[in-house]
Amino acid sequence: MEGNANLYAVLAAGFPQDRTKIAIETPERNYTWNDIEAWSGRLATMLSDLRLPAGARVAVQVQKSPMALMLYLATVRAGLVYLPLNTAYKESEVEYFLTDAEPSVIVCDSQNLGWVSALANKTNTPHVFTLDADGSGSLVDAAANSHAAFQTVQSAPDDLAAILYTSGTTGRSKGAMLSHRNLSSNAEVLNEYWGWSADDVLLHMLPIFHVHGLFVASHGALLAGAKMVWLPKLDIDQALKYLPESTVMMGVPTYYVRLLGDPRFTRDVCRNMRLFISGSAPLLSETFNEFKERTGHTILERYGMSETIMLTSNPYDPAQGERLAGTVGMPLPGVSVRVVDDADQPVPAGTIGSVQVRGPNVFSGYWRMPEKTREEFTADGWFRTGDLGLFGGEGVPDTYLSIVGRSKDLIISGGYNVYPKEIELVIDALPGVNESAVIGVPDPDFGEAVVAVVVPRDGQTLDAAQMQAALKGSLANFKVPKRIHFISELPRNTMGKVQKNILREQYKNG
Ligand code: MCA
Ligand code: AMP
Repeated sequence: MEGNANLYAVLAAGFPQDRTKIAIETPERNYTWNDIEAWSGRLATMLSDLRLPAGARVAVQVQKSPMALMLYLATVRAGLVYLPLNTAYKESEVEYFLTDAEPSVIVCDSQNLGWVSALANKTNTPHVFTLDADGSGSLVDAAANSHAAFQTVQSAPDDLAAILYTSGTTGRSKGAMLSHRNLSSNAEVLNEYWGWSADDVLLHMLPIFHVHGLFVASHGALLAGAKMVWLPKLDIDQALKYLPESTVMMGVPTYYVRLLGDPRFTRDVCRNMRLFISGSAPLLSETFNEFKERTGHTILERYGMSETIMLTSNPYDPAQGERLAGTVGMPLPGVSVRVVDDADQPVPAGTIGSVQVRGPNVFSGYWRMPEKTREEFTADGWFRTGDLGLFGGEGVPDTYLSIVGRSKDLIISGGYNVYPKEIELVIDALPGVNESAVIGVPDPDFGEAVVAVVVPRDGQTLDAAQMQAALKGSLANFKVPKRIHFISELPRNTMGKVQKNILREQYKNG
């Protein structure tokens, strides 16, 4: 029989022989590799018993817990499509995803069951389950008596494994369709490239509804058969407690800024660490340098996207080169990266252009958006990332890529992407607002902070705090502007386009 391309089968091939070893350690309890197999098996049996059509989506908006990871693995094992949702999303945001993705199952926190059930009714989502942070809920009740032994479904490499929604410049989120091959090829490359081994201990503090925490971090440890210390979120006290027994940590730059902000974070705390990885947003050189000085460790910065998983990485092996601040390193093995001009023609090293990519890790398209998908790929199959970058540059070898900006109007705050258009549409609909512009300004903690510049309607006086409270009704809190400024007119160029660069300059200091 041919090998099974199912992502779970690929990951499970890396589980240790001794399944009684601890796979996941939390402050409350430990889970062995046997537990992972049995719980993902029970949940997969239960999902299969629902007799869902092939490719059915399982939407999940739950707090991070080991059982939530089991649910992810179970969905993949059962040949269904996992659709994770940020826990910060509000009802109106979730409604869009349910309407667009038409999942067969939604799993939510029990405290949200009321509004989620109502939404499920409205959007014809047939199955609703709950899963709470402590691992309890109707999902686990339903699976408790199901068979733990589950034959992982045979999947083809191009079968869908997950849909990750990423916001768009138009304000409408797009579902990036990721296949078993996209995910497993990237996991296998990173396993080798970052030197994973069964002796590693991963300090896992990232959320598990995005690529970084769900795929890059979890797959790394699972495929290596390495233990994870599993914390529900970034908590500096807990991080300081578990770092001495850990060897690998991943985080967005805010994680490193916050660790450095604590004087208890010392070289001694990192005594067993071999690798700190940063990504999802630009790591400032000052953070990179201060980290090196404090701990003796050089943070490895890498670059990726929801549509592509990981693309480039600074070297792990010193024989391949130094880790350079301000760069995202070299294309990963098997991944092609080029920097092009407006005519999609490659530009020489040292020249800034648009970053385009190709490889087995690159997604096949946006869910039910063939037009958008066509626009984002060149005729010869390169995906347009929307990032601006260059190979080489001053003092940097030509093999290293640096990301210097974005052609897409995007703010990255603490590793979460915020598309200004989405926020502007909601602000403009508030009473008394004529128009608005949303910008990102430098922030010491989040890297960038979301700020709104609002033009009130003639003669109206608006209250920033009241507006923020109103916005929190329909937008995830991380998208709500940290500050709102009022202005009589937005600066525009001769084409009538709002000059956000002028606003960024004007409001950069609060
Ligand atoms: C929370 N808040 C935020 C953010 N997070 N505001 C802006 N940006 C954020 N990222 C809000 C909270 O709702 C709260 O507002 C207020 O800010 C203060 O919250 P705080 O307690 O400081 O937040 P926290 O709970 O400590 O969370 C901050 C965090 C978290 C730890 C940095 O945002 C985080 O874990 N970020 C990681 C995101 C991530 O995994 N990104 C990967 C995407 P209020 O009081 O009003 O509620 S994958 C990706 O990008 C690609 C593919 C890649 O390359 O990896
Ligand atoms: P997402 O929409 O969550 O998939 O975010 C992907 C975007 O995050 C990329 O297109 C980049 O703009 C940004 N990104 C990820 N890693 C890095 C990095 N190391 N440096 C700069 N930007 C990054």
